[in-house]
Amino acid sequence: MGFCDDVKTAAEQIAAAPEITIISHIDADGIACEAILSQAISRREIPVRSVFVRQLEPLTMTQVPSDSSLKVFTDLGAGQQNLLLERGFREKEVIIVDHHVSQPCKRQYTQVNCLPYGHTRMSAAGVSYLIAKQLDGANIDLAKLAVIGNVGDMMAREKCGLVGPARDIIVEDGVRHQSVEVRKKDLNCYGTATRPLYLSLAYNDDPYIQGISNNPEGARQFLKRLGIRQQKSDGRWFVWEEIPVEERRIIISALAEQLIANGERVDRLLAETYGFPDEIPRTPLRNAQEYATLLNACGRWSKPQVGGAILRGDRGIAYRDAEHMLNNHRAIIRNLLQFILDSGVKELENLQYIHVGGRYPDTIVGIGAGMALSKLNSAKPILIMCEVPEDKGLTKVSMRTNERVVEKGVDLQKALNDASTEYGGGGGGHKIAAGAYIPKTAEQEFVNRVNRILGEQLAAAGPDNR
Ligand SMILES: [Mn+2]
Repeated sequence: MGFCDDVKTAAEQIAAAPEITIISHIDADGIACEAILSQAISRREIPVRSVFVRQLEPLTMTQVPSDSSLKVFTDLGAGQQNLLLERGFREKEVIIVDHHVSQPCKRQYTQVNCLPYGHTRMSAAGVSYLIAKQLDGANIDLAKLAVIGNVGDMMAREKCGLVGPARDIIVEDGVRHQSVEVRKKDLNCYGTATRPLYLSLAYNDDPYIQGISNNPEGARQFLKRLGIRQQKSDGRWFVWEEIPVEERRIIISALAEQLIANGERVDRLLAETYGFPDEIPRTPLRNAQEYATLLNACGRWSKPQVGGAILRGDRGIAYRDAEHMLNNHRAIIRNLLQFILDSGVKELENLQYIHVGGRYPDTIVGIGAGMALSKLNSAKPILIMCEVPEDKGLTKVSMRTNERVVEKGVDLQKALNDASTEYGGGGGGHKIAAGAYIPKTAEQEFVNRVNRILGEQLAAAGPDNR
């Protein structure tokens, strides 16, 4: 049995179900999973309803209905199969569509998971799409949604573009359907559809460019020196995607020169990016990265259904609501960023850390930490702690670092996971960004332990790192 067989099995089980409940995660990937599968299912005229959860745990399991419907868990479930077992779900009642590490379980639930087959850079939205396509070849309009989910889950990050089946099947289907446009050697930069060009350059620190990264005025002067027209006659700032191709080339070469002059590598300057030509220009819907951010904002405000409506084509009320959430989301993150910089971080040998208490939602502290990192000592990963509103005994821990540190051997997901297992807490995420829950009473001990583990990771990767 290969991955394709698993996809087929799941599609057959779905097609035969009298009714279905989708249980999905509230981030961009989970929201995309739900929109893909629930559309594919209702196109077959099977009744379907959806439930979103922040994570699958005993507290949220109560949201999963006890009825006769087939339960399809998407972007979660693989790591929580014993919860499903405890709940009493039988094999025939459950399908797990996931890309996370699978938990050993006595009951063999049907699972479609790309991870055991070595497809490490495909998200659950990618797996959902393959099932949707298996249900009906006409579902290739949903490829675009899978691209957004994949990019939202940082699957394009390390390799500067999607790879494997996410690239060869899903992106290609989107291109064939003409709803996805591949920009092969685009600038590896966030905000190319909505941010004034100089801000887009200044807010980018991967790669870090001396005099431009974290330096809006420097970025503005840099563009001016190149003779790039930055504003329209009415004063509106141009964004990257609307400036002429020749000017884009001039900017990219000049950025490359700047990196080389500083003895830095240029390999992360360019990336393959995914644009959506059928969306309105200068909106976050124009490329996968910004679209995913919009969906994440919906999830963080506990309104994943709004994101789902947008993925189904709503450009009215749902889109306006999401824009509002995105803008306020940014304002809170800006506020958090300032709070971190004003309060200062404590430095240990291998990390820097701060506790923000209950001031900010636990869903955004990681993002704030990531932004603060580029204004702090970016050579050391940042660890941020905050309270968990639903459980006063718990502390949420988020960590962020950058590619340069990952290349030196740091793996934040592993560090948090290793450090938190002793407390019964779990760690999830990626090498570059990860999170965990720990008991409030263990905070200081935990920070010290992560510091030690990072030291060991660096030492194991090479003596030059110490
Ligand atoms: Mn995911």
